[in-house]
Amino acid sequence: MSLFPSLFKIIRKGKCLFLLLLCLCVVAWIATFSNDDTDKAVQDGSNSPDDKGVGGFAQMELESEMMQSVEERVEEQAAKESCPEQSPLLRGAIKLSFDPSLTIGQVESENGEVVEGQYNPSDCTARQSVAILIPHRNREKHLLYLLHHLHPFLQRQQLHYAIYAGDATFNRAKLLNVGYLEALNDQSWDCFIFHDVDLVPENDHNLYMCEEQPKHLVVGRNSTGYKLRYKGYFGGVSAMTKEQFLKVNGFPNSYWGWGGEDDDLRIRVTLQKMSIIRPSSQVARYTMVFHKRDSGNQINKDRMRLLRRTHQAWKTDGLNSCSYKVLSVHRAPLFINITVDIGRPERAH
Ligand code: UD2
Ligand code: MN
Repeated sequence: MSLFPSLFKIIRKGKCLFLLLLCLCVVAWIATFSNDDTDKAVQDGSNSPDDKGVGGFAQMELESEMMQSVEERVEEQAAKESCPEQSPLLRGAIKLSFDPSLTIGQVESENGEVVEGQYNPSDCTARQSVAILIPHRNREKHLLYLLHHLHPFLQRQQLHYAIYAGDATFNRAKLLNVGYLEALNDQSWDCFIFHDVDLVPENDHNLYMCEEQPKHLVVGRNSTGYKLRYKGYFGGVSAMTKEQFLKVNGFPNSYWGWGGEDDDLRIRVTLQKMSIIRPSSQVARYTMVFHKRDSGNQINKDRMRLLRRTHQAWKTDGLNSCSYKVLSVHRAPLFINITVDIGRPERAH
């Protein structure tokens, strides 16, 4: 099943093999910004934390609509009380299902209260505004399963989220940097969840919220006997506030292919004298949808060398040097999909 069949056809047929496309699908749950559902092509360029504008008329229009919606939201929310510290809707361990015949139409109809990826609890003001960033490329089925479970999961927690995709050599870390910058172009999120597309949370007490320290949400998963893979492991799903992520200059942009980027982020966090916290192993459990290694995501043989230079490289390789070009923005019912060109590795792998 393909969410964007024509796009993938074009990619497959096209000759620009090293054009890495990223589809940013931002499913946000609190702010409701009104926007038409047409694709918006925006131009540019390089982005940094201080310069998030991507220029062009379409982008300016998007920003002014955002401003308006933020004001409306502040007025609306002023009348509501803050949601309770622990949501009364939590159910604990959830029975997950992965029905091969599931369709996006079904998931949409089960989530009628989500509008253009946005959901806002009607009876209280959410405690955090959280954007969940999920890089994905050629994993439509995984994305569908995740949307199916994550929407109701986050509604029970009264929160937010966001999603991404591409082609040619994969670069998870850079896609997550792009997700952070693009989500902040929409609104000022408090918290970011960096989320593999194939990991489905099993317990809704695993809160998709940020804390005083960076948080790692995957203590265990089915395929590793629910045990932490190794001390210092920071892959899969992690949560950082806007400030924490900015402080470490985000992820590195230079890790192409599989592996190393999660360890690099851990080193960045440690260098800033922050520590990684985790929920209990009973709660931080995930099911990983089965998959083999994707083509175009071969092991990054350079990762050990890159990890040795992180203590210096973090200052110049990260959010402040993340250049990319937004190709389109599509607001689907359950997520916002932004396709971007993130370039290609400097050296061929
Ligand atoms: C592990 C980590 C992951 C990351 C990766 C190394 C866990 C649970 N996850 O994942 O966070 O550190 O190692 O890079 O330990 N993706 C696509 N299309 C592709 C390739 C990757 O969408 O063609 C995305 C997708 O979100 C996927 C993620 O990248 O979940 C990680 O890739 P993987 O699932 O192939 O790697 P895995 O399971 O070893
Ligand atoms: Mn995986």
